[in-house]
Amino acid sequence: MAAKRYFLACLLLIISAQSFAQQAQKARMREFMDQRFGMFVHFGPVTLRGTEIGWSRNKEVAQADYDSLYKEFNPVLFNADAWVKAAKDAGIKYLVITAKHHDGFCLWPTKFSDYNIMNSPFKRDIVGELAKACKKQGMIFGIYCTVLDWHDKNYPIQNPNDSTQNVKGDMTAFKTTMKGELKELITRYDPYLLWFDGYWEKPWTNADGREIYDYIKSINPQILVNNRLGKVSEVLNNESVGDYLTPEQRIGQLNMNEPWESCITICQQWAWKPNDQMKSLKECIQTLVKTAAGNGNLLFNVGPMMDGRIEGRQVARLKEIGDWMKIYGSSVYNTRGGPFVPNDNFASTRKGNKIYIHIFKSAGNTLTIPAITGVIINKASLFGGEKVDAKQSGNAIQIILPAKLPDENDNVVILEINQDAEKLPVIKA
Ligand code: FHN
Repeated sequence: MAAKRYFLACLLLIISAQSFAQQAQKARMREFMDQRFGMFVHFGPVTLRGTEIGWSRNKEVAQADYDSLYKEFNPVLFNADAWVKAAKDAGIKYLVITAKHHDGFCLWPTKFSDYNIMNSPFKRDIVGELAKACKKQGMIFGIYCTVLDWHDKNYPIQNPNDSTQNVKGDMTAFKTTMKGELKELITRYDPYLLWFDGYWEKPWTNADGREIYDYIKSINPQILVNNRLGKVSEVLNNESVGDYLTPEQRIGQLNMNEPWESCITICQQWAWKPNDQMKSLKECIQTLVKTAAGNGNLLFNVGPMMDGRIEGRQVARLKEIGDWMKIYGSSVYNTRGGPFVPNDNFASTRKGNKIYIHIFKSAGNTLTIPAITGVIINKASLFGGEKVDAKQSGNAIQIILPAKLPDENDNVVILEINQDAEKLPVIKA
């Protein structure tokens, strides 16, 4: 009888521990999704050539040349506090750095590979300095880790641009190195999230992804992991590996059930490229707003230059976004997407009894949107308080904007309604 009681007590303990862990993960994910806006940073020795990180190896840049760039890599103007300040000035809440991209170069002093920053002229721990600056400035810190590694002899593919290669590789040894590097990164820098990338090549299996995911969670169950360790990348299900979806270079569809984050470049290239085309302020703001309106986060990428600075025009653009967020931030941070499915004319976010209508295009100064069944609009106003005429009749709501539109990037009307807007069903507009 005593043995039975003991067994039941242990079972109860395990079940409550699992449910506590699930609740903790849910709370962490909600906290992450409330941030809405992150900065992605793609950086490495390839900035000396201004070509794409990883992908230009053995293409625009000969492999031997690419793999020797670290010997000249000396970003003496790198200032972690300045990068974090540029992010904060944009209203950004978290930062993700490419600690190791597909080219295999490590921006931290690892004992698992000599191909690291301490063997460059720079000899400083870029990942560590960024982690410290983020902590000091209250910025959530995340780390990008590549799955594939074209430089590692144990990885069976040495570059994507050479079909003649015949490399044996040793995936067991490769994963041992990966685990060693991940343990260093987790225990030294305490990242809030790990952003994996490069799951698509044949040698890597879904089971490999699951093995690494479980290993990470065994070190720190709180760490959020994106969905690019496994092979299933479009949905979160029993097959997929990871905690959130990661649409790339596009704004994700409205999804009220699965957490997602779009990663998009401020320019065209991920790593720095001289005179690269940069997005306008309107495009930056509308990208952020449409992402939030879809119930997702935006991880917005900058590529610092070879001397370690983020180029001035990108810093200036980030500041302009931040100036907009200082006024309209409450319509993005801590909101939920919807209830309206975003379209080219407008999108919406919601918090409590408020629906923020983000108006991109209006017929003259009038925007007509679908009525919301059973809802009464108690007040309609612009940010700053100016009242707006918003009438719901039949199957439509008509919003009349003032003759002079307050903002050329995104005009936001606040609808205060008679109930919790976050409980409304999704409405196709
Ligand atoms: O190959 C990478 C690319 O260089 C970049 O890092 C993006 C960012 O998400 N991910 C991969 C392309 O899908």
